[in-house]
Amino acid sequence: MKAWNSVPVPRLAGAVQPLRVFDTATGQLTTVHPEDGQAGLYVCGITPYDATHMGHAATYVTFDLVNRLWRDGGLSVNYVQNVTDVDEPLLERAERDGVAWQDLAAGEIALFFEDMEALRVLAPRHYVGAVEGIPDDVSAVEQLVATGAAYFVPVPEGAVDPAARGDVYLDLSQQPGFGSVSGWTRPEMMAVFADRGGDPDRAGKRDQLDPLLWRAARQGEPSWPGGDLGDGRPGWHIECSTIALRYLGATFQLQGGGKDLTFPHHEMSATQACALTGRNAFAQAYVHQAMVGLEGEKMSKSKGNLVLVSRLRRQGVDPLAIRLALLGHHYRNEWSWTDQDLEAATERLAQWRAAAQVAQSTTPANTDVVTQVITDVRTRLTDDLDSPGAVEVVDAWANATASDSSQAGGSDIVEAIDALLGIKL
Ligand code: 5CA
Ligand code: ZN
Repeated sequence: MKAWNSVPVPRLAGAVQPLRVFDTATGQLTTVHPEDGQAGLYVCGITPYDATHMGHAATYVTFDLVNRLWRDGGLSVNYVQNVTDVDEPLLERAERDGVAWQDLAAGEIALFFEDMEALRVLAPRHYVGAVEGIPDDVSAVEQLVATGAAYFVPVPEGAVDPAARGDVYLDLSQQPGFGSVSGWTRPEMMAVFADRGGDPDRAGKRDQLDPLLWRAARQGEPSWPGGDLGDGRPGWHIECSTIALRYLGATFQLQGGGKDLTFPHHEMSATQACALTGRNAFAQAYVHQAMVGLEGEKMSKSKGNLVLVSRLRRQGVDPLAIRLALLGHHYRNEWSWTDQDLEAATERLAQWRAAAQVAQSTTPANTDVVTQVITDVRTRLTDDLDSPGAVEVVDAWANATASDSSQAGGSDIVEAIDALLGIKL
């Protein structure tokens, strides 16, 4: 599928500063700067049944910083993002609203693209739909069945395709690496599994946590040819295992998403990928954006407590004020969206723009200012994506420029704010 359009990114002078981020799997800060110059980034994309809210926006802006910092560091970034364009929540919403699930998905994907472009999030190199990935899922699940790593569970109501031998599950007892992404205990896993798309009580599973790989076709549900498996459709996690394997290979630098994906999604997609490759690791680091809420509750499509990027845009809010409001929070801290935050960001954007005007209309009197501001922004961002710290550096520059135009530093600083923070002044 074609992704949205990217804006150009100015190239900056100056020394490379390798990125350090917090890896959920090891619980430690880790440097992610591949020596061979090729960086692989997989970020879990949307399930397109409702519009982009501030939680999604925070996630994609966070990983946009990773993309921008790697590029700034001279790396070639292979950024892959999926879109879950067939799955339970999408089918349920389409049914509820009496629309075709394909139309619902297409409409929401188009709106998501508009939102991403407005927020100046750089597009992935590969944007891949779950539906596009089905042939790879089928081969993967066939392989897991053939090696005995996966097993069939008969469908009680009977599958539509008489050739189907049932739903297919991964046998977690054969996967020693299971648990290494989240580091969670079994009770912690059990506590959320059912709420996050799992089916612990499905009769016939060997272990309550075994993930669904292939769902045999049921009456009234969309299905695709499944080879030896019979007609059906893939489970959720296998989509991200096979898309990452195809476009990034058996291992890559970083898998990202919201914190709600730590378990089961990232745990299961990694376990499944390792079952396929025989390796003991998938991504080298797992990075998670903390949940963004509204009035203290997690913002979620299922709860309906949403602040939508598209709605604010329609109300005339500058998308870069939204981006700046998001950058004002560190990705590892939970926070709740407020109108005051947006007002403050709008004011900040105006101050930065005023400083940019001065900078662009004067020749830098003092080039040390330029080097210092750019180095400081890079230092903050490469230190575990400290975007609030980077915003403070730019605030200090804007304040200094307001009282003394010799501190403006010329257009290089304005370009650095664009390249590193994605804020075009
Ligand atoms: N399609 C799957 C991933 S394969 C999915 O989780 N889709 S989603 O539409 O529910 O979420 C899209 C991305 O936004 C995911 O990375 C998810 O973790 C993140 N996300 C969802 N809600 C929030 C929130 N309230 N705060 C921060 N990130 C969120
Ligand atoms: Zn995913």
